[in-house]
Amino acid sequence: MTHPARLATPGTRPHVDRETYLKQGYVIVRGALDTAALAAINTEISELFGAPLRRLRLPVDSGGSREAVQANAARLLAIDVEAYINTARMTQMLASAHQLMASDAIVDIVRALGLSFPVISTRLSNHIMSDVLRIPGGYHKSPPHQDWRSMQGSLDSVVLWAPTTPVTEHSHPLQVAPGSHLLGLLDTVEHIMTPMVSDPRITEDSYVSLPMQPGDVVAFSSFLVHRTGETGDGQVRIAFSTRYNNAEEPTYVAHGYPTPYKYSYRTDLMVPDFPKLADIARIFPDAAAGD
Ligand SMILES: O=C(O)CCC(=O)C(=O)O
Repeated sequence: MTHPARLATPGTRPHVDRETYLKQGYVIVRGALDTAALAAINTEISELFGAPLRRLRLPVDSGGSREAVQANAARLLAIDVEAYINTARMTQMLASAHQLMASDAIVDIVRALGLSFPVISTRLSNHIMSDVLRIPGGYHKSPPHQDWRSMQGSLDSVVLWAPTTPVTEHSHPLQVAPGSHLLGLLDTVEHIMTPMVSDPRITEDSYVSLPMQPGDVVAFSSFLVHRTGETGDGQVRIAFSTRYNNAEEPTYVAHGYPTPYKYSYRTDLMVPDFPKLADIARIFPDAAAGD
């Protein structure tokens, strides 16, 4: 079944150039996603940053423009770094973003690239990029890397990167090294974010920037070297990425579907003595409020 609302033009499927993908290691599928759905996600992101601000009676910009998202996010970052980080993480939990990145439009691209049995590799990522939103002491731009090193899934695994805001040469574009997937798994050196590719064959000249519009999707091999473009235009750039393995790729099957990802949770209470029964009674009035 299709989800027409997630397609740019209901009933149509954009052409996916597999030949280019095999040669270059990536392919841009223009107009693959519904721009109204992307705009709605931007509004939700902006509202997420707005909720803690409202509680503190601070101003909140309405709507989902780049300016509004950045203003709300910057306000929260200025008063509470931890709340900002948690909220930025929360944007990866938006149901709408999950629906989009697991929509038929996306899975069809994955299938067109040869993954006969697509399965999701890991959690959705949201890349909120702006020099204004830099976390003190942190590093927010991705260094040159190959996603396979963190995925360790099927050999044909694919990453899909979809901006919700326009991406130009000057708004931290995704930069890829065409053909670098053909070099295999490359050596790395340590980096605060992720192991950084270190290979003399990959130089500054290797990279091209990928200008894109909301609705466009770039699909790239997990072996393609890529990074975040350095230059920003002062406003936030937002893009979601998701990763798919092929459950029928023979080496992945033979290895028994191992995963490098570890999900765990804290067992101590993060807010001491919370919740008491009186708190729970705010949701369930019948809860005895006598603790
Ligand atoms: O959005 C970016 O700039 C980086 C994205 C990235 O490196 C990834 O999806 O693996």
